[in-house]
Amino acid sequence: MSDLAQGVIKGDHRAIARAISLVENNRSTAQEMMKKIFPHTGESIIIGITGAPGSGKSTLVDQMLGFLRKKGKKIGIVAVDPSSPFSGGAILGDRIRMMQHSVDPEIFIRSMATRGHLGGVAKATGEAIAVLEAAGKNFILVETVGVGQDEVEVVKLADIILVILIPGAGDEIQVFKAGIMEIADIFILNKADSPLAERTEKQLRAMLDLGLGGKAPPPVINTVATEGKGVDKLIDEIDKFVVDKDRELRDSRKKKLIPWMLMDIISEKIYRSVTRDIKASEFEDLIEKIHRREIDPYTVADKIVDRLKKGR
Ligand SMILES: Nc1nc2c(ncn2[C@@H]2O[C@H](COP(=O)(O)OP(=O)(O)OP(=O)(O)O)[C@@H](O)[C@H]2O)c(=O)[nH]1
Ligand SMILES: [Mg+2]
Repeated sequence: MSDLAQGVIKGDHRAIARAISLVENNRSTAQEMMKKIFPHTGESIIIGITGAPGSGKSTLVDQMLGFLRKKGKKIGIVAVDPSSPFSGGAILGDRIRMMQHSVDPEIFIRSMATRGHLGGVAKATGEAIAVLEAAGKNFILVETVGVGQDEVEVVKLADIILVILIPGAGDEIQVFKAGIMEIADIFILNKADSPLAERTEKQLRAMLDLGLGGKAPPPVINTVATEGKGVDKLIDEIDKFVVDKDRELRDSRKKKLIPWMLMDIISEKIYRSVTRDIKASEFEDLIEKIHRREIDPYTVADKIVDRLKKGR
């Protein structure tokens, strides 16, 4: 295991891939590796990119890669695949689109499925980000479809949150009701080559001006990701965010995540001990009793927690 952590810290891509698989599979062995890499985390810039299915996230990420690589930055990419009816084979498409960068030894690309995570998508993604940080990536781009609560949690892991909208966005804005609009640092109006772009931009700016009560609205940048248009401006805005004046903001964001991360780890440990301590047959029995209203679930939960505390 220490070999794996060392491999990660050296930036070895095979070690990174194995480490991420380990946290994805939620094996408790991942914990030893995570402990070792933790001191090496916390220095990367994490960019969350979210938007409706097909809004151009992957195309834009691909374009951003070109710019960041020219600046000599090492990059990690995590594409969170919602495994839901919203995404139809997007991962394969992502792979193909990112081919032009796939041979670059300083770029690591990984997609993660959201389905079937015991400890939550955000936890696994957070750990994958930590692995990439320990591996010395300067920028970590996290692509996620902004449709559900899980995705909102994932995007909160980022230092900078980019929200992609597309023209004709009436419906689009609905998609973001889960609270993503409120936490955006930069809005991107992609597919600005559409005739509807101008109108949507006006609507978006009007909405942002209304919504923020005195605070300066976040920047809105028009892009045509397929042609690379506007990507230079986007990189400039990100740079502005990264410079010192926002160091404090980023720092306080990172700090705010710690109680959440800690509670996540603790609840997973409790969950594990409960499932280890209680026999399946006893559990079945309790469920029967609750179902028949012979006992309430609160009393059952209290009893189980008491038993855990006493270590019986
Ligand atoms: N006209 C136009 N098409 C674009 C633009 N950006 C992306 N597209 C196209 O839109 C489609 C979806 O782009 P993706 O980059 O796969 O979008 P995505 O948001 O990653 O999609 P999912 O991962 O499936 O949610 C592709 O066919 C792109 O070529 C743009 O600025 N203008
Ligand atoms: Mg995509």
